[in-house]
Amino acid sequence: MLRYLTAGESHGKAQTAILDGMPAGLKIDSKVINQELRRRQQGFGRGKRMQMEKDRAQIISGLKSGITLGSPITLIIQNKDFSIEKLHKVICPRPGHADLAGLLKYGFTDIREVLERASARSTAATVGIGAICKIFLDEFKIKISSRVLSIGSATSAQAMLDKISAAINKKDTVGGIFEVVAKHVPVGLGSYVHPDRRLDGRLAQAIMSIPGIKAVEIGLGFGYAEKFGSDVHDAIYYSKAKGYVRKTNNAGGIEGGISNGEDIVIRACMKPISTLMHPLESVNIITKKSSHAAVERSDICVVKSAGVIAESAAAFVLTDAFLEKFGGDFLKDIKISYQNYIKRIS
Ligand code: EPS
Repeated sequence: MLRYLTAGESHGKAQTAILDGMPAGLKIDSKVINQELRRRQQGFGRGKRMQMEKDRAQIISGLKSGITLGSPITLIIQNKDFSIEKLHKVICPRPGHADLAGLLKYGFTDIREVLERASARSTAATVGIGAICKIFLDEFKIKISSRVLSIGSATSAQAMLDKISAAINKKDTVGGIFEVVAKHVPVGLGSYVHPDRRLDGRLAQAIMSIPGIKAVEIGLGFGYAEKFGSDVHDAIYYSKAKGYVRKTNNAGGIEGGISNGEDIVIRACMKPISTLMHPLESVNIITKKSSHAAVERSDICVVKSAGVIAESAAAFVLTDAFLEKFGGDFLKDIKISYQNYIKRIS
């Protein structure tokens, strides 16, 4: 139903995205998009680039007087640091980055040709798309938020800040775990009928595709492995006032690939950024001699930003699944279809 493409190099002219399939009749407040772009840029541990860039979205198609037309929406975020033609060659691949595999795959002789697109700078476009999806979901009171659960081994706010300070002081990097929660998602998004329609699979794919993410779990996730079935499945109760209810949500809001009406809870692990100021051993791709990996301007910790990006990834998947269920080219039609469904199941 919904699809999007992004384009843009980290130090190219701009980040661009085209979103196709958003229904007509939705009011888009560009302030909401810009707020989300701002949230992506924040967090203790971001690098110097974030002080240079003031990401703002310019929408050049798909809207008239701020209302969606049902035609593709094109969004542009200008890069203030537009310097791609002047940047130096990179010849020592960074372990953990796309550098070496990308170089071999595409036949380049300069790692810069890889890193310009592999950079997480492209996630600005993802967040722009996610912001439009959040505006759509808000029409149905669906809200998505995120929070950082840990940085390195630290789990309290002060300890997490201290861990980032320690990484800054020793010129290292640090990762962590964040959680995304979607509230007020109706029962029935996604399906068990085919693997590519399962909502959990679609969410995991979208979040796993964010640069630096190495693991995704839904609900109790890996915790299921340690327990008996009788300890983990969310018993079902019924009350006249509330209908079917659960007292626990280990399933993280998804059973059989379908949303079950509980909060959707997703956690993901982000690895430490792979550009290190004290670089690891690597190989010079010209001389093939041992050398240290390239040092590029980068961030120290981006777990908070990754949470914001994952909110966007989840917003896109949930909007897509919502449009599949309730269909339509026009927001008012979708609202009628949604209300009829809610009436039937209640
Ligand atoms: C990023 C912009 C980049 C990096 C970071 C994310 O800016 P630059 O490379 O010009 O300093 O700060 O990129 C990476 C983490 C990466 O892996 O390349 C951004 O806008 O988020």
